[in-house]
Amino acid sequence: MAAVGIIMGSDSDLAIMRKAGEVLEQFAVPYEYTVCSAHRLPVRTAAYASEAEGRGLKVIIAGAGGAAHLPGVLAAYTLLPVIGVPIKTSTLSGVDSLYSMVQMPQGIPVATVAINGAANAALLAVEILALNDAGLRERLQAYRQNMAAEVTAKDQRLKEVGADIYLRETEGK
Ligand code: RP5
Repeated sequence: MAAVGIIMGSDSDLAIMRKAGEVLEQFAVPYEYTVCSAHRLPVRTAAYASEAEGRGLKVIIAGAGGAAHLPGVLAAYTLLPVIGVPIKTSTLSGVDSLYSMVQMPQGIPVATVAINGAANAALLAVEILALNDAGLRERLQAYRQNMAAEVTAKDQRLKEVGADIYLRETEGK
């Protein structure tokens, strides 16, 4: 049963939202994808959110671009935490999406991540789920430790070989 619902306003959002799925797979968190537009399919959007908790979802990650009202509408219909991913747009570079999500009026929050920040949305979902899952908490701890070890290794290598060789070594990575 999916614990996280990844929903997006259009299939054109999938290339970005896929990153959330990849992170959840890394943590062995079951999830599902849904395409459902708040303005093109308003009734279905409301039903998705109203039924989400009953279907076993614990967190919703919602990506949308432009006048990105999908996460806000979903949040209005459910008590589950909703994490919004503002999708970068060609006209306003995603600032429109970001403002639409982050400026939710008081009462119905949407936890908004960076423009195209689907991976961080998934990590936030993992943190929420880890509150009640010791195994997941351990995997999260290990993920953080690996990240720290990678930075330490890079710093050591930079000190060993100097900037010019380091840049040559990492070119294209
Ligand atoms: C939003 O409009 C979607 O979330 C998408 O980011 C944007 C463009 O949608 P399409 O015209 O590509 O379907 O509703």
